[in-house]
Amino acid sequence: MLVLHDEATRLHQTVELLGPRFKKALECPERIEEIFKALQNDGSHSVRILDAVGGAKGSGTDDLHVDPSVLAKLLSDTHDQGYLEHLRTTHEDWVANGLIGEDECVFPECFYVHGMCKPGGEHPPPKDRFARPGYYAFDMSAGIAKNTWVSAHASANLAAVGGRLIASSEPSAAAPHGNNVLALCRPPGHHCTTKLAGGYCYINNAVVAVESLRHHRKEHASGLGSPKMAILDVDFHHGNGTQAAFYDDPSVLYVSIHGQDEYPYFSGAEDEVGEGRGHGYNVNLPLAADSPIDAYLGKLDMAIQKMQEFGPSHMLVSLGFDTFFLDPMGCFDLHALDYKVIARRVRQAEGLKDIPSLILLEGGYVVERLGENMLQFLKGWEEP
Ligand code: SP5
Ligand code: ZN
Repeated sequence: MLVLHDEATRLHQTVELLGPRFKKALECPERIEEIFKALQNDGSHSVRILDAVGGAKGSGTDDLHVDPSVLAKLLSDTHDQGYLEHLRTTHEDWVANGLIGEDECVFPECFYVHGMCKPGGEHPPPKDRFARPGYYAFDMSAGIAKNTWVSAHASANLAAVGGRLIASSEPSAAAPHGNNVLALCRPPGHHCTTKLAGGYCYINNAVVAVESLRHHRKEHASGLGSPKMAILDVDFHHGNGTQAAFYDDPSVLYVSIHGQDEYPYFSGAEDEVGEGRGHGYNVNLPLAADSPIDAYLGKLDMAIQKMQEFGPSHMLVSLGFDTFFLDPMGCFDLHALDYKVIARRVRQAEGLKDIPSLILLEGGYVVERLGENMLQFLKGWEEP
């Protein structure tokens, strides 16, 4: 397993509205520090430290690098340009105008909710400084802090490099590392849409990875045909942003196992099956609260079957550990060893065995158990 890490992912630090007050966000820098530490101590994975601007640190090679202009293009293929500008400039703008201190966060004042504008209409981005955060977010868990852009950009870069690496590897090929890549993304990505941040997510790393795979497949390996990507989202929460990005796209299968009727509340039902040419290529498998591993594996087998029917050339896992029994954000009853079972079952399924895979970190908030959970997952994934 090649593990991609960037120290800039630790810089972003924010607060969130939990119940009646703002608290230090559960999505915190220590999450990455714990996983990184566990991987280093374990020693059985090759950990490469990147930096979003300079490429791979201390390496003369450029295979762990995506050109800044290409990355910019991948981001604008994934998100609205005004939204990206907002993420990049708003904190600085609010500080410069004396609205917040350097260490405070930008939060929405008024959300842009459907039906507020004329029916079927769409309001253009507002000029008012206080209106913009609510135009570009859907909840109060995506405040913009001093380093939010730096970290989100670095996180997206890891996903883009991951997409590039799996683009150049072939099923079964003895690629030195291209067949199994893990990107330690932070902040996570699966909740944000083209122009809405939310649920700790600012840039949709899974969408960036797919765009990167497509781009590099075209650029450098045109003989290989266009990729068919299966996305398996096992974060406790439904990945509404990733679903939305590929809802009408038959070349990307999105499959999610998530808590039924849980956050983000308004997506993730079984009858969301895709539309147009993408009909049948979106599979939601909601699972009841308190479910233990047996019930989980029932859903997982359905997910595996759907992916096998699809016949992917590549596979992406949106990996969240908020399914852990102690997680404050989730309510499944999964334990460390269960992650090994889950990973092994997916990776050993016929048709999913040898295809190039990219694993992206999403949620998981029991900081001191993240390292152990990740190691178990990787053990199962790489079991011969
Ligand atoms: C990436 C990711 O895991 N984002 C999740 C953000 C979830 N925020 C939810 C806030 C509402 C929590 N309500 C408490 C219910 C506990 N069962
Ligand atoms: Zn989650």
